[in-house]
Amino acid sequence: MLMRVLSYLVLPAIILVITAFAWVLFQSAENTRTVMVSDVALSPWDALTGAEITRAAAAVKARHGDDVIITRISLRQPEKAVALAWQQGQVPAREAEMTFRHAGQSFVTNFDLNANTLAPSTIIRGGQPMLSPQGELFPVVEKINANEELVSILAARGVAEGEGLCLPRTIGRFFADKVDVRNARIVRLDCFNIASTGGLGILPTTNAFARPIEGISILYDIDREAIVEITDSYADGNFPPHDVSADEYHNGALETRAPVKPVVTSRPQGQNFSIRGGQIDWQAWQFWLRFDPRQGTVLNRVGHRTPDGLRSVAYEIAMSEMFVPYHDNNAHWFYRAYYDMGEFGFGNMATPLKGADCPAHAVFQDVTLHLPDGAPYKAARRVCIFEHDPGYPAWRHYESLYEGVPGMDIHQSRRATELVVRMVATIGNYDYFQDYVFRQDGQLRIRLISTGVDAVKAVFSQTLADARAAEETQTGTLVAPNRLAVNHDHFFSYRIDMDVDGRANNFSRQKLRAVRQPEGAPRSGIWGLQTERVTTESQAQTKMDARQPALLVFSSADKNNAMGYPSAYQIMMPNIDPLVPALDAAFQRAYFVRNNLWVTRYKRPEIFAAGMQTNQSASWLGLPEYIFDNENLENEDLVAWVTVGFHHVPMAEDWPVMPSKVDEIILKPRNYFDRNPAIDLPN
Ligand SMILES: [Cu+2]
Repeated sequence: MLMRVLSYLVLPAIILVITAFAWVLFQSAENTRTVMVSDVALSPWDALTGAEITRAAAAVKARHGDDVIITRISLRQPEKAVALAWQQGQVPAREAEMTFRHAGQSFVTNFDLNANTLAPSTIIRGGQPMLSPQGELFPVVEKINANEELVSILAARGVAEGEGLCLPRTIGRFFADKVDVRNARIVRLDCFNIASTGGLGILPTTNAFARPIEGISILYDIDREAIVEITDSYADGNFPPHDVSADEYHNGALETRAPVKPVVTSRPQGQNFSIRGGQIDWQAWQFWLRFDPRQGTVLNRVGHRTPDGLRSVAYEIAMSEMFVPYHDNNAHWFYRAYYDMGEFGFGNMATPLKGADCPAHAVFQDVTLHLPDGAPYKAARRVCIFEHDPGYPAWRHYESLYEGVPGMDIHQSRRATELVVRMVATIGNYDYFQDYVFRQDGQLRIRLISTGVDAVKAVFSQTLADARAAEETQTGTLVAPNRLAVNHDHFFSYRIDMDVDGRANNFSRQKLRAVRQPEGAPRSGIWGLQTERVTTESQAQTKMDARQPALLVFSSADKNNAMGYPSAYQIMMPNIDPLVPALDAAFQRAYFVRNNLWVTRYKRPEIFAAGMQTNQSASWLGLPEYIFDNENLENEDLVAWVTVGFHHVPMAEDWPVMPSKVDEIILKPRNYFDRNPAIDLPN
């Protein structure tokens, strides 16, 4: 009996891993606080419903047959003017945009959900739509890992069947001499030792990325279901070890410190926000929230409620691309430069929020995604919404002048509360939080938190004392014996459609510069503001320089505050420079990283910083195209494109899981209000 149970349990580890992927995707809701958003009349800004996805997919299949692989079905927003004209109670414009694979080619089309009409299917050129997890990625994993040739190569490395796991990576436009990078769907896979480290030896290691089987790469054609090439750089048998410590970190795997006494946040009297369909109101803020398979959480119509109606700040805020290039010319590493959002889908890769991901009192939302045949499915707990106390007051003053004067109320401080809208996407080894943080002082912060497992390359060196260490550590850091975490970048691009008190806005750089003082003035060193009104898209390209600071200001063309200043919001972000030449083969496909900020005139199709399709994409797409016509930006509908991120020089502390690293973009009111908007917080 025991033997039968065990033999049933000892499935090949690979099947367990694939099952785990599927399990994550198909989990159902389990929390009573989970809120569904489908029972309220739709607006132009709500995510597609399951019924809408089904209808749109049916139209594509009726035209092309059931064997299409629908890689993405997203809400296609109406023209902004149409959407803004919509009033509660009216039928909103609703369209689905679909990308799909059919007969070896990539197509895009739109389905009008009100008119029931399908636009012509257009062949996609210059790039390819993102990969379908269930339609392309998982089948590749399944097929490759069962491939006899690969199993024998892994066996030669001492990896038993079921104890290796090879995972697909995108290739950009590399390998053009071996495959048709324009039209074929190509991935390159490399492998990990996932042999069990647990007592019973049943389950694979939890730390799947910890033990790379270095020097084996498989170039694979998804459509043809065929291996193009297997590269084994250590066929001589002298390879860097993979049978090393898995450095497990899961519950029970390592000795933990004494637990800290609970420090908890609670909301004993309920929440201060309301959710009505996609519309969320909190304090003075109002916005619409939707979930997209490519972009994840998207905000629309963000503004402040006033007695005279909504004062707008931004029409739309969403991630527009991610770019994570590694800096190593090794034959198995040079091509690794991922568009995590455009190739894999930040929404598709969202994972359920549990445990410490969000406070226990958060409201969790399920989202609707779809399978490659267009069938919608419910993905549980992909969004959480909560309030918290940031731990410092919104403002404070202690009037020391009157200390000790009887009857005077000299100490004023006001507790701050923030509203956070959160999702987490796990893209392979990395986990990315995307937070939208709303504050009572009028600030809106876009916060990226990077954590997860560093990508490591197996090397011969255990420590820097080893003979080969100097050479092997040129492109990274030894974070564990025989594991080199390779240098790389994380670039995040956000598209922020600014509508500061209306659509007509202006962009200016308010430069802080030393102002020449008259002869004999008591101070020669006075700085002041020189305002540069930016008039064209070309001029708006902004590179930050610590020695030449400037406020990056988006102001209303129509509205001034009480003192006569144009109502404005400022965008603040940390600086990052790509460092490498623009002509680098990976970076020329991600030209958006050349500037910290771009500003364009609103155009409906211009959504993605590196172009509509980033998988196997051509060079110079996206923002370079959008500014090619160099349009006038004065008193126009402006869109800001902000890139943040960091050069990741890994360190021992990143292992085995990297501490949460925060990057923020801040939208800050600048003379938008007449006073501190949080001044009326009650004591
Ligand atoms: Cu990193």
